[in-house]
Amino acid sequence: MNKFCRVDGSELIPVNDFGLQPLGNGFLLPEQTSDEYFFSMQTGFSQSSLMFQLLDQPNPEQMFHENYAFFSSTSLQMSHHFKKFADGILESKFITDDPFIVELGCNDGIMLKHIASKSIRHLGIEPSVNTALEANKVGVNTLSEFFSSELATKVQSKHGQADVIFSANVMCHIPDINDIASGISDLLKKSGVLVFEDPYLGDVIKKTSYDQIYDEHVFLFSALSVSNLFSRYGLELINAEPQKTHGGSMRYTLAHKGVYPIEENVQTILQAELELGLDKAETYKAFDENVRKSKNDLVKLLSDIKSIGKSIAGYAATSKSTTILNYCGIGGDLIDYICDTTPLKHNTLSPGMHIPVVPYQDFLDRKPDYAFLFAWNHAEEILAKENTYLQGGGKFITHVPSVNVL
Ligand code: DWN
Repeated sequence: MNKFCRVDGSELIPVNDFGLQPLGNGFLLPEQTSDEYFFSMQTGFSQSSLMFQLLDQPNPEQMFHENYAFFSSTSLQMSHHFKKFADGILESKFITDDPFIVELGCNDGIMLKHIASKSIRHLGIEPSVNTALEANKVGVNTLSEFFSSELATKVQSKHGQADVIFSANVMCHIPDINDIASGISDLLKKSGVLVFEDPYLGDVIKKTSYDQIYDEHVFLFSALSVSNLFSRYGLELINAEPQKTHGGSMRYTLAHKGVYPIEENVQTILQAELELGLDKAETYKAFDENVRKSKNDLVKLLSDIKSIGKSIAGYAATSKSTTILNYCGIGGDLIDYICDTTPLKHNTLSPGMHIPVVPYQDFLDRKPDYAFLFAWNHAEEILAKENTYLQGGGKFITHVPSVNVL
């Protein structure tokens, strides 16, 4: 277990207790169930660093390896999102004559391939070997390692400092965040920017989307906690832009202190966070109560549907589904199977509750009465493509922002 993730060494006020949880992406074969790994998943809030985070996390090597089950390019919407980002950053004032762009956790190259295709100097740092290989195949220079301040020094001596350091849905996964922030600060040119986006704590609190909490997500950031954390390493928050992705994310732009003006919306967002109470322990207590209610509502709805003989499938074997299933104790008695588009997950069992994961084609063939939308963050994309299912009387269930049949 990882004990290195206290930003300022302060004590954390306990918030949620999700009980024993397996790895979010620990899809497994029937013969592997007897020695499945579980850890006690709890969250806490630091009154001084304003960080909301896991109390403990499995070791990174247990989660990110040669069989990592998540490939970013499975979502069309996300592919468009990152193409737009790549185009935008290349046209921005942060780009110099011969820029060097680094991405921390480039996964299958969903963003960097657009930089690589323009022959711009770049480097993707991706610890999961299988996704790094996919990135390589689409022309991205990758280094399959965990980023650290030590690696930052090596990268700098080989390639020089970076104009842009980017990361999406990665920073919140890294436990030793102090070392990372220090490495980024060293690797970044004086005129450079760090741009990263992650699921946003404000959205999680407002929507009770507690399934954003799982082993990999050690932190759920706010502008308050990000600003606080990086200022320890000479970086200041110069922009914060809400994103629709992953059910509500925030894109943070940081630069060396005093180099760029601070955009107005930084103050607006910080103020909104104070109004939402992201700096107060009571907010997190209320969140925990909402989480418990969501659990009870969901179990009741699924049980009621099952009791009248209807079938329920899970739609998308997301990492988030692991938290819902294990926390709510939902197994094969309530959800018959989970369909997913990722070949690596097919014919496996879901982590902990061991519900069969089947190819997406099964969903089309079996036409379940109800489908629980584990990928609720991709609802727009999924509802559009499942028009035939809906027209045929199929119904989607969601738990965000409240338990509901859509
Ligand atoms: O931070 C993380 C986010 C960005 O991605 C990672 N820690 C892991 C992963 O989380 P997730 O698994 O909850 O991500 P998604 O994007 O909500 O779900 C991806 C899964 O959903 C894949 O297995 C593919 C599947 N899927 C599907 O079966 N049909 C996805 C879509 C859009 C679909 O139409």
